[in-house]
Amino acid sequence: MQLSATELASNTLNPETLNLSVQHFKSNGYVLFENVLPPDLIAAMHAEFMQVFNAHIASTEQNRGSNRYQMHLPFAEPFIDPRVIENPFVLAIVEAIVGNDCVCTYFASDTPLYGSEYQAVHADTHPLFPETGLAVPTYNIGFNIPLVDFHTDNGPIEIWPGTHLTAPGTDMATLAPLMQSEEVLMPAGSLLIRDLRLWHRGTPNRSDNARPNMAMIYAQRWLKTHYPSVSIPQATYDGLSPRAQQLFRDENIGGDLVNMPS
Ligand SMILES: O=C(O)CCC(=O)C(=O)O
Repeated sequence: MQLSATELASNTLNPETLNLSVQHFKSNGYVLFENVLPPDLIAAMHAEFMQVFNAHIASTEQNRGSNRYQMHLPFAEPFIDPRVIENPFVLAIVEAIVGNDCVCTYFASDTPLYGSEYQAVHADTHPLFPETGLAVPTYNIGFNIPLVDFHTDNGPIEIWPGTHLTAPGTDMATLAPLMQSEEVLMPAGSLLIRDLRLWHRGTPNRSDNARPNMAMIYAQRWLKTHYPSVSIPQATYDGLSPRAQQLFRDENIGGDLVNMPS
């Protein structure tokens, strides 16, 4: 979806866009706003990301398959820019779906390099009430920001629209190849908002450059996951807006920054 110049200038979705976006999310399990964050912010995030990433991979093993890394991000500028952690377009959708009391529980990234392969199709969260065999409403939402343009050659995410509502226990591995999927080709600075149950997989990066995807999760406050808390120095937390403080209030306030290159 392309936001209008008026929406971008006012940082507000018009009621029709909000309504259609929420319907799109509920029907397809995701909504994409293209080209939202300004190039200077994305350039700063990309430059800092590559420093953090290169230091990280020099001292750690690939952890998401061949030449592919999940990495937690330091809770620091430029990654904590308000346009990122409390983006008004994203929060409008998130609040409409999981309510105002939601929390942000994950602050990280996914990066395939040259030589990465297709991942197994998967969801990023566990089903609730699996014993009922029923799909329930959305309870956690992934938010991705591509830090470079994602195109067919550099490992775009592949998604299976609508699969967030499949019954728990559905045979994903057998069914996925028989179903419609799409590669999410998106320019750097787009905002991809997805139900974490949506079936997806990483695809091979055949280019020479890393393909970083920033990843956050907004969830119902009562949801328990296995992710480590986001570690936020006290002074950083104190400097956040009241809304951002509310979003991160259940994280490790007073903790040290993770993955800061020395
Ligand atoms: O390619 C991506 O950004 C997502 C990769 C992914 O789904 C994963 O590593 O679990």
